[in-house]
Amino acid sequence: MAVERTLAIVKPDAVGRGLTADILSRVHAAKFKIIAIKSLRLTKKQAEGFYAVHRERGFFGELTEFMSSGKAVVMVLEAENGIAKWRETMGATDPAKAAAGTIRKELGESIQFNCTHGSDAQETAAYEIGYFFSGAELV
Ligand code: 3AN
Repeated sequence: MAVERTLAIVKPDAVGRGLTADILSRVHAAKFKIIAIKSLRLTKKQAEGFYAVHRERGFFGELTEFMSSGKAVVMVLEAENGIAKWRETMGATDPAKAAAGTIRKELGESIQFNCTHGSDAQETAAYEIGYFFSGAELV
């Protein structure tokens, strides 16, 4: 298995509910290395660019409103098979369908307010990491 980097976000719902430390402790417990991390508030335009693949979906407007509604914590995580591993740590998109012990099952409130994001493939991970971090931040 290859060592991979993935882009993870603690979304504004989780930051607003004071869950950042809880989620970071799960990152450490799952043995990810944090390569880079920052706290920021996305503009609506930045959220639209980040979620451009979803622009035709009915929920695009509310998703980008939500993602620009408050501070988020964005980070680059690294581990063996890191992309799939972070998605397993998060659980399914809909907290009601997420497996026991996952972040979304334990902390998520709804399909929209599901606390975290994770890249879904190598190509998207490369795009998403580059969206937030420069080369010098990833050394
Ligand atoms: P995931 O984040 O698990 O990869 P995607 O890529 O299908 O899920 O969806 C991206 C984001 O869009 C989700 N994290 C969620 O916040 C939001 N989303 C997905 N489906 C819906 C929906 N039916 N209604 C509202 N928001 C949604």
